[in-house]
Amino acid sequence: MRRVITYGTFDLLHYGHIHLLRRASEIGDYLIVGLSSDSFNEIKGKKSYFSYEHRLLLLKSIVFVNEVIPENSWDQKKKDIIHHKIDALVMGDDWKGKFDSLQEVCEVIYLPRTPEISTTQIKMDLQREGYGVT
Ligand code: C2G
Repeated sequence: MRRVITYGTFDLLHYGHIHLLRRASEIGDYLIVGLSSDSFNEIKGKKSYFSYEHRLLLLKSIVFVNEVIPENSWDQKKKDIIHHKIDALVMGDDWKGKFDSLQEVCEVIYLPRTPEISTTQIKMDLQREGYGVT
């Protein structure tokens, strides 16, 4: 049972997130997502449109996501990896190199991002076309 973990905010869940999560799930047999809490989002300088509870509901509805845990700090990954017996940490390659230190406890894999989509882009597009979403 190869266990994989990934982390993120996953706000305004879109196909770029799904593509990442699906590829991460195909790397192992069990996928855990560390979902950024609302307070950690503030530390990351992100204000998510959906609350943690709603982002959690969406992620738990994804058939290839097996478990979701809260991500409350930058430095919980090593503890999570050990506690959850993780074999591989998977992140999009915008994070390339950032988590290499965790190679002491598991494999670290960076996958290509889906380039043309982002939560920020969605918000900008909606504002520009006057859909009234701020
Ligand atoms: N992602 C992607 N393609 C996109 C957008 C996002 O592959 N078009 C990936 C990101 O690379 C990341 C994951 O989807 O691996 C979640 O992205 P975000 O919700 O933006 O998460 P982020 O703010 O990068 O938080 O401790 C790690 C952080 O919590 C990661």
